[in-house]
Amino acid sequence: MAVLETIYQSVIDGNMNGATSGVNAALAEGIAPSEILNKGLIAAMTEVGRLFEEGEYFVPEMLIAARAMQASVAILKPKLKDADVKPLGKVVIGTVKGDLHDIGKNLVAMMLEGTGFEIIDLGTDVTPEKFVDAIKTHDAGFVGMSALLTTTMPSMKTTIEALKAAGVRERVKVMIGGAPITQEYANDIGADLYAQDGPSAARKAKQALGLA
Ligand code: B1M
Repeated sequence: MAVLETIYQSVIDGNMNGATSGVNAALAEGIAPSEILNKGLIAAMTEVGRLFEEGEYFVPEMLIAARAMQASVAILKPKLKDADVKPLGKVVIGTVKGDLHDIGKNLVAMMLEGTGFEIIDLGTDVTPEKFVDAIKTHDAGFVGMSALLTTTMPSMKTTIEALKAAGVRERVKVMIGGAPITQEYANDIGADLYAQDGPSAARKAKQALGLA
């Protein structure tokens, strides 16, 4: 269907107007919201992730593609609810306590959303208590923590300890990332997953559910 190809290409090109008008046109043509999501938007973000991993796209291209996708998802969201399309899972995500960097975290959240997860974004400077409360409130199965400062990395460990103390550690997968974070650090603090960037975060989250 030509309109799905338009949406797909517009997201890859970071053309927000092309993507959103494509979504509106597709809905007007009666194409199912789930088809627009899967064959247009998610397929495009998967391709963007591949281009990033192969070094053809850099962060700016990925950001504008993610924004085009987010604007399109915003149009689709109410229709998807009507059509009862279930998200893959709920992810509570935030930048840890003391840390105000959010560009990378937002990118990861957009990639996860593009893959089909529902995102509960707690923003920046998120205390362990806020993570715990959000997991309970939203009954989330995933927690994503981002840190960009070596001084705020220990907040990830404190948050995992708070999850254990609150009795919710066993029901969530914990993913961590950010420039100073390594797989070794994730192992040290008992996180389940480490991802280096948005595309690998989305891929690893799906793999953890046995979906990829
Ligand atoms: Co700051 N800052 N900053 N800063 N800043 C860094 C991080 C720094 C490396 C710069 C430097 O000195 N070379 C340095 C940290 C040094 C260290 O700790 N080792 C630093 C510092 C020191 C500071 C301040 C302390 C400066 C000061 O005030 N003296 C201060 C701290 C404020 C605070 O947080 N309390 C500060 C402030 C700021 C700004 C507010 C000005 C601004 C942030 C704006 C914002 O985010 N809204 C800022 C910026 C922009 C940067 C740099 C230049 C760029 C960060 C960025 O957005 N990168 C950064 C230098 C650098 O990284 N080159 C720097 C682009 C982004 C897409 O990448 O965030 O790495 P990144 O995210 C990647 C991956 O890491 C990964 O995927 C993302 C997408 O590919 N990822 C995850 C991230 N989170 C993930 C979560 C996951 C999985 C993957 O799972 C959940």
